[in-house]
Amino acid sequence: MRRAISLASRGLGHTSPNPVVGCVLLGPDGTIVGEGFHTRAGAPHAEVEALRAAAGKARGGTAFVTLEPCSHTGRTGPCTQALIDAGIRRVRYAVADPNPAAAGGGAVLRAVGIDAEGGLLAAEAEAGNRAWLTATRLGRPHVTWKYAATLDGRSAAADGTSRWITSAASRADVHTLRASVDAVLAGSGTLRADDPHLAARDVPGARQPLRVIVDTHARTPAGARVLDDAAPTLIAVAPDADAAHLPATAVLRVPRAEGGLDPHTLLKELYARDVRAVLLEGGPTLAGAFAAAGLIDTVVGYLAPALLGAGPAALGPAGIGTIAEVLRLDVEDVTRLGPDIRITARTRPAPADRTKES
Ligand code: AOF
Ligand code: ZN
Repeated sequence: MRRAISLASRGLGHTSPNPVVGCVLLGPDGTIVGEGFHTRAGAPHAEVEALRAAAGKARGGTAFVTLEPCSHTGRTGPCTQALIDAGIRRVRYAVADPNPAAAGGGAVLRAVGIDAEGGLLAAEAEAGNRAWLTATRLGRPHVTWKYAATLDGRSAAADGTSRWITSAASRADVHTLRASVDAVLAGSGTLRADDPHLAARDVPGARQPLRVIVDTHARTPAGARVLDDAAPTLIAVAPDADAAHLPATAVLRVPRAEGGLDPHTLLKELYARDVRAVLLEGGPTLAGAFAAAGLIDTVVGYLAPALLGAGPAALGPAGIGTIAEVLRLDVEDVTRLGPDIRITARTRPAPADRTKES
């Protein structure tokens, strides 16, 4: 299963709106006879790739799959049937499929007498497929909030200048992060202050993310860099905003909520456009609104060993008024990037009980 999880990770950044999935097949004598992973939506599923590689040698053997085999015909046929037809006797999968259209494959296999069981290395497989699992369970994209700050937590100096707080190594890493998601989000304040481009640069084989600007009053200028054709762009505006100067196809109307646009509706709209992973890039006001709405799943902080003493904090007001309401995170990774430190933390533990079948 560990090998299957590693195979699955090769698809990261390329399979959306589908999950990453890996599969290893053993023959009846316990030796590996086939491997496969899901490369992109519309391509064969991991199980089918592995069965093809095994060329019949898996008959009577075992399949290790990182996700419960699907039992539906979507872009491709049901993997349960492919496993049955190939004469697989035993199936071990890590995580139950939360996609209602495809779920139930474990029961389908057991019904025909195959020894099928979920839960093997579930936490590891869960971590490898975090964005897709979160999105599919919640019906909204997984949100990673990324920020850069000094050691005293500031993302700009008192005069608003911020280029550059972190090193070139950290900034290059951000492009890799962008290339791993389906959409990059920024607020209109950041747009007016920095005129960011928000595309993934210098990442070989990168898929460009959808660029989304949260701009209640439609103040994005027609000449903003995000409106070039390097990647698709949506400008989310209030229902009554005057957006006549913007390309009509780029305008997304989102209802208002306290202090701006409703982030829940915005995320639902993006999910409907096949967005499963979002990178929230700033600024502090937008990030604060998402945090207040409980819509941040992962935090990636780039910390520079530098001090500013004054200037805006990385995170704006997040509806937290007292220490008892503090939003605590679990650190998942700490990495040094040049002179900087990257901290990856999660806002809630994996719902382990939902990774196994009852
Ligand atoms: C994948 N790859 O290896 C497995 C998946 O539209 P389809 O036919 O590609 O089906 C996508 C669904 O199939 C997906 O949401 C998941 O529930 C299930 N399993 N999907 O993309 C795979 N095994
Ligand atoms: Zn399948």
